[in-house]
Amino acid sequence: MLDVVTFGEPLFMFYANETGDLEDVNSFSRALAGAETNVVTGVSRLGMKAGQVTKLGDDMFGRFLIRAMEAEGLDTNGVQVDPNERTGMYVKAKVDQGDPPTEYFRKGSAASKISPEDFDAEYFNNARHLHMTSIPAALSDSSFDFTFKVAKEVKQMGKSISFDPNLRPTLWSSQDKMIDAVNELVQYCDIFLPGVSEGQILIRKEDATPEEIAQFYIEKGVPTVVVKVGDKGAYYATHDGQTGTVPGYSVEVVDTVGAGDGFAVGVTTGLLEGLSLEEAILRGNAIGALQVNHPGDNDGLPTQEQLKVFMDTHTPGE
Ligand code: KDG
Repeated sequence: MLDVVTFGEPLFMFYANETGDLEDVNSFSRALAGAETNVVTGVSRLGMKAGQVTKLGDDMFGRFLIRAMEAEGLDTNGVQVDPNERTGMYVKAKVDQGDPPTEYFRKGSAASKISPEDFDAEYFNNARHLHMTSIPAALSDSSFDFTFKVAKEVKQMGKSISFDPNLRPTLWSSQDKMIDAVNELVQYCDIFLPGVSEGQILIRKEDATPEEIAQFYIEKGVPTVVVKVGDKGAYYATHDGQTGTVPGYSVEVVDTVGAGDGFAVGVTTGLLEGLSLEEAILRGNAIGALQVNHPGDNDGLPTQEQLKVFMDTHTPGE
């Protein structure tokens, strides 16, 4: 049995080895990327079993991704290779600090062709937990339908579901469609993990506080909401009235990409291991911090030993 399963698009990534506009960069490295893939990669590094349902093309990008996923110990039985389609990829700039510019080459990709007919109940039933994002819902109409099918069916199976909205406005035809999709998908999850700026977009209140965002989703019936507030940590609220803030870790930020995925790794593995919500969030904060300290999208996601060393030697909230 798998501990965590996800679905979505693994992306082949070229990331710049030098700063500057992407069109001026001469040297790139390649890596495995994709928000959902990052999460299951992190879960696997911590020693749990994880897999991903997706479609890849039979091209150099797809072959690289399958190899990289296998090297990470991921279960790839849910990966279909379609010789008639191309694998999605993206290019990421190098920045001195903060959010790097990116360009996607994923429109019409193999992963975007997934549809409800591809739903394999047995694969999802063979996992303890589903982690999802709203990115697959943005990739195409058929992938949108697949996303809702998975969420609904897995909920009916009685599995736990974590949901990181991972908003990608450029992939949607309109902001309203994106917001409506996320606010409908939340009904299926047990734990919702928006960033504070995502929450402000999603509840259509640009100065909303983490408390207001959490309250909005608790009132919608979401059992647990955790709002990420960068290196300040995360605020949580539960349907039975528990609330609190778990402090974050301050580290040097090399590249912010993958922080939220690292956070999801910590929270989901923590809860699956039986940690308290606060302990799981603290682990999420630690893994998010480790990830922003690295240039790739998942190269900072730790093994158990690396996580222990970090948490033993760093104090949150300082
Ligand atoms: O969360 C990290 C992702 O942003 C990155 O790996 C690429 O999946 C990706 C996306 O859609 O941006």
